Amino acid sequence: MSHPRTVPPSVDVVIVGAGFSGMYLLHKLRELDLTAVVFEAGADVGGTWYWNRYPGARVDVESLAYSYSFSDELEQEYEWQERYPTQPEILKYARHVADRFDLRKDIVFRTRVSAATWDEGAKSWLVRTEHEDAVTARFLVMATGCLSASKMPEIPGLDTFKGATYHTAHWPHEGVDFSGLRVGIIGTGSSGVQSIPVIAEQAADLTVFQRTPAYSLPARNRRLRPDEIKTMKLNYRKFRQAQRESGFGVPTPVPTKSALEVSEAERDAAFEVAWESGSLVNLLTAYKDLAVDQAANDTAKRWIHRKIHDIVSDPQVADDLSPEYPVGTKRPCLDTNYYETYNRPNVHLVNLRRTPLVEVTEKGIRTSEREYEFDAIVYATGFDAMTGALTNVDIRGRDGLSLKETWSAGPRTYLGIGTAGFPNFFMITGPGSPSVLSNMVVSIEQHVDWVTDAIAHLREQGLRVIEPVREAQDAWVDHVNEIASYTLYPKANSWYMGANVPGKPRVFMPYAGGVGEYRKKCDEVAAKGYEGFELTV
Ligand code: NA7
Repeated sequence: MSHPRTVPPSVDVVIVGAGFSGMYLLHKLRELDLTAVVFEAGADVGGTWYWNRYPGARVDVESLAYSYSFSDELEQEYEWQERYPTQPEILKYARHVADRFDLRKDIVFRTRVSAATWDEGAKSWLVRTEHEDAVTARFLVMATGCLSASKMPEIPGLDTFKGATYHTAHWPHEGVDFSGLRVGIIGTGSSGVQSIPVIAEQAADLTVFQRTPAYSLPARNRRLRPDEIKTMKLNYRKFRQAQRESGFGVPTPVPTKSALEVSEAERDAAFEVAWESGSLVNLLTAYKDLAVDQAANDTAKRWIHRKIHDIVSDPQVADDLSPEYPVGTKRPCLDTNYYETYNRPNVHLVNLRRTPLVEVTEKGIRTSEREYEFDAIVYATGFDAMTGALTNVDIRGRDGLSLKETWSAGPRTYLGIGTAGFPNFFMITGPGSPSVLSNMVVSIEQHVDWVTDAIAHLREQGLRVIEPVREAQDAWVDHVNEIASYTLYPKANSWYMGANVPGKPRVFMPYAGGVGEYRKKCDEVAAKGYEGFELTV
């Protein structure tokens, strides 16, 4: 279906994506009296929260922290209902923001950007969409999100299945009734972990196909109390500042002790507190060396294995659910009744490490051991993370340079904001920035503020073009890699490493130095006249 909108032939900025990034960016650009058009593939705002409507979908950062800070009025007037809001509640918030700031009039929905080419003569981008729109823009900003290019498993026969097929990232808006059905689900990342308990309650039978188990913590979700909302509203400014200076974009006390310097009893008690708190960050920051020291991390791993064995009654199933990679090196999950669900008689776990997937058949799924018959298959198989949504668009910089080809050995960026060879091109939370290792809203706001400040600076200086200098980019890439090398992150086959996509280069993509440190670096670059960028007329 094409869009019914008239698209302006020329704007200051084309924004790709109307999720949290694109919405705030549009708002900021308007404040600068710049013209912008947003292209959005979905039929409404919300990005991730528009698409991922699977049962049980929730954010795993607390609502009062996972929200915009740019408007006092918005903060004060909005009433969050739950500690960890559901997808519908967050989408409602995104819609509220769109209405409140009158954003939709500059957003063209149901429209994917297909190509963007830098015109060196005109010093502008020519952006094309799937509906033959062609817009020139001085700046192109990819606000496409880190987890938006969804991914099916690479197994034969995907189209042969005669029953219903769903992907968690493209869930039908009207919902799905699994009552009485035999359901198979592939994938046990956050989407699987959140949806499995809900689907299990409905389906006659649910079979979970697991390649790698997740570390998951009970969310302990609940309705927010009026008094805690009131306290937060009184203290928002201080809280936001603490978010910006923190490691993960969530204020937490900085750990001072090593997991190896305390007694087992003390450690067990600390892990128990984190487990009971329902906060992933509390677990990851229980001790200062969990992310960098294998022996320290092993203490957390053993403790969680014990918890899983305490909850899951079949010891073999508990073993299969216990991950071997270091805690935190793949994205941990927050759940409601995840491990408990495996005690239900209608739920079965298939360990694909023992019996790998072979193919999807007309009737269901075949592993190396046997064929399983289903009425419906759910793919909770994740995303071509961090780069997929960028390289899926045919972006051509100087001299026809293709972004996809330029990044064939892994993404190379300066600060995760720009990339050499692509003038006036910005990414919001791109690879090389804290992005997925942080509370996304905090990182999004920081990037949008930085990018719009840079555009305003160019205007004030009578300059037109900004582009990262290759040497500065090389130094940043080295720095990102160096920080990753001090951590245990590279030890897991995670989507942080591109390891979930066959053929994708194995490179640790996010910046692991923390949100606060990263912000300081970005501010310093700006204060030094955008050091490491070349600014020209
Ligand atoms: P994830 O976290 O990438 O999880 C995808 C899951 O699907 C994961 O368990 C994968 O196993 C599994 N998978 C993917 N491809 C296959 C194939 N070919 N065969 C078997 N299993 C497969 O995506 P989610 O949507 O759950 O969550 C994404 C993020 O959203 C999450 O981290 C939060 O930040 C919010 P693998 O681990 O690759 O062995």
